[in-house]
Amino acid sequence: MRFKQIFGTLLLALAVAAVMQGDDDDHKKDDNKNKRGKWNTLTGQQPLVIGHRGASGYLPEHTLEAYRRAIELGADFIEPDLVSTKDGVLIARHEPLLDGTTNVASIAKFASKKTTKILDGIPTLGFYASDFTLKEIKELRAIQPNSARPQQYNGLYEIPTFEEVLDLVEKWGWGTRKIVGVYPETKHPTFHFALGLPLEDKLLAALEKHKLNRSDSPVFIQSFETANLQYLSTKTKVRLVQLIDADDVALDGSLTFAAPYDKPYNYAVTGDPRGFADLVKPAGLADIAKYADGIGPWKRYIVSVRGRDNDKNGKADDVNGDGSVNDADKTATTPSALIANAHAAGLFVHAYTFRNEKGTLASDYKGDPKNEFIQFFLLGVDGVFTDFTDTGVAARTAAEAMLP
Ligand SMILES: [Ca+2]
Repeated sequence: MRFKQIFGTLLLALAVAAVMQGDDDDHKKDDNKNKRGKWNTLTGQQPLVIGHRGASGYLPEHTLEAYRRAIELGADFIEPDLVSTKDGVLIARHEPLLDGTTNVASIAKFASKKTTKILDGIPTLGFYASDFTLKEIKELRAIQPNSARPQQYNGLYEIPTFEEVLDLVEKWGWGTRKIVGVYPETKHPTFHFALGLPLEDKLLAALEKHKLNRSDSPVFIQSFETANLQYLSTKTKVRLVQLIDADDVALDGSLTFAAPYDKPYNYAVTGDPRGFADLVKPAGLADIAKYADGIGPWKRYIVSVRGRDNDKNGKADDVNGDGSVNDADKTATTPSALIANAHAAGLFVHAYTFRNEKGTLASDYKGDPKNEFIQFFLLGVDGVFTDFTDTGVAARTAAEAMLP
């Protein structure tokens, strides 16, 4: 059953690749004949495995230790998310808030820093990195935010600056096994701009310092907002990636778009009626191609999950009877045309986020996370963000063996 599904997927991906090659002009076709690899990616080269927040499935996310583990496990890129300190230093955190991933709440002298700010339109209470100097940030220690993941490393590791991440990549990646790239994300650009702490020029200055501010450097810059990427496209030749979010999936597998996950936040500020759902349409992809090199969509834009509703209450059932309703109770839907449409617009596709926990895997994958990776690799995805680099690398090897 699974083999048939994967085989069908492979045929579809091959058909897509054939159509795309047919679209090339003669000159390009000759060029591709020599250079094109056998994968169904934009270039035909093998897809990238991106260590999402480092090896965050194993160690507290966004620490030097987690990034180094991802490099050791074979990541092609490590992915630091960037927010700003009060004194304007870029540090690696997924949120401007420190509550979920550090021990900040347990340090008495910082208690008065707890405050409410408007974050992408939503009043949000917590400890903001932008109220801490770098010196104060360095007094914090990282913790594992996911209770299903190892907790024994809590309290051991510092919060790294972007500069320290670049130093690590230089030291551990470039001189040793292979070139390891960095995939920084500017988090909440509008929020940081309003605080007087914009991220973009500091990011470019750091890349410049490490001789990485060039079109062929092992760097991708990503963002969920559009205006800052458009700004960056006028300032750098480093490859840019438009992230594309959604809120959730409905019972039938269609995506849902509750704010603030409905649109790039700069659209909300300027009153632009478009949303993420518009960005993935051919016209939206053509717009993105004017300033970016690729898209980073939530994987559910490519393969979604459909629930079962035997009791007709409008909600997905706990099909496997384990007491919770999650993706393991759902089945994968027919792949969308997004990869083909993005490739047709000249954009690569790096999908997020691939995880090993059984509750994140549609029942089609039989509890083996490699099967999900393999499906996406055969569909032609150009890269995957994963918390489990080693699983992604192993699945890529398995997928390669399935290519003709
Ligand atoms: Ca269940």
